[in-house]
Amino acid sequence: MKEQLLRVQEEALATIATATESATVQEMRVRYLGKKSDLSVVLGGLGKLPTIDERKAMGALGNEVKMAISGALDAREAELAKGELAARLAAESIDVSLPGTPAPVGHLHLMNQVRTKIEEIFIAMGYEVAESRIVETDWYNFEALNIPKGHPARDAQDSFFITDEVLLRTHTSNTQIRYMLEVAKGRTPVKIICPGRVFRRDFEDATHGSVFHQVEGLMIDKGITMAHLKGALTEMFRGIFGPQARVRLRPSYFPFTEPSAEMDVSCPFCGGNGCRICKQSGWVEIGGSGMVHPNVLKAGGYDPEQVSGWAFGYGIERVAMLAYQIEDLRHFTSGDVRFLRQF
Ligand code: 2NL
Repeated sequence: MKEQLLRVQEEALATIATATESATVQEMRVRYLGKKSDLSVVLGGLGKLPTIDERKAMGALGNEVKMAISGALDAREAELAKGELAARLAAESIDVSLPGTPAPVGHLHLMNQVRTKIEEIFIAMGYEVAESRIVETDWYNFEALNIPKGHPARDAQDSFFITDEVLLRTHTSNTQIRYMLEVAKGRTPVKIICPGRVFRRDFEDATHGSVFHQVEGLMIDKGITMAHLKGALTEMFRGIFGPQARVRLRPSYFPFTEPSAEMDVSCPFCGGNGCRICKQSGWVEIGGSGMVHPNVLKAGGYDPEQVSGWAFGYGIERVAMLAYQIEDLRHFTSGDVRFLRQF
């Protein structure tokens, strides 16, 4: 039995030394130490040994063989696991100093960039940004702005009416009326700008859309004059087009202002010398302005004998087109990222 045990040990140790993967060592553990192993079979004969001393001696030797095989398996397994870990670490290593793959980042639509810029210019001068509803009643959109029923400026052909009394607002002026009545309630000064979406029934082309954005400004206080209007407009256009921008006011007519004025800015392309864009005039028209009509002050809850105010309004698309040399307003709503990414 002694020879048998030593042979089992010898063979097991020799084979274990040849294992090249830790998985193989696991299999060998079963093969050499399991219930059906040669060692178990040999030790199964212990009971048939003639003397107690022989059984003791062979039992002890069997234990030594078991320990030797088990130790060899543990050692081989540890050794292989170490190598396998090193190989895995080498294969899976990451160079953290390599540049990353940049994630695509979006940005504000040009319309909102220009709008934000205009808002910031006025916020810096102590104005508040006011917004209100897009679906509005006839009174806030027309009546309060001194545009009574039958007035040519409210031709039903030009507006999107939903019912007789409800329409999509044609300008942001409803916001100023609501601000006067619902926020300021007769208090002065009123210093607000009102940006937002407006709607006109119009055929769309390169310079007209049925949905566009407007910004209007309103200032009310004691002793406000057109000089204050021109000062505010100059500050605004310098902020948008640069410090060389100049403002020109030309007499005009709007139902909600008196006197009224078209506002021009010195041509942002030629600086006022004359070019194709300004048709050699040196000026480009931006929008309208004027002193708030007494009837509008009254509608807003103010006494035109006590206070006065100026107002202006223009399309944001038009200003963005001039500032960035965009030739067609339909680009703004095309959703074409080749256009959007340029700004
Ligand atoms: C234009 C002209 C303008 C106003 C809008 C206004 C608002 C109130 C009172 C008086 Cl609450 N005026 N807004 C004034 C003058 C011109 O817009 O051509 N817009 C595109």
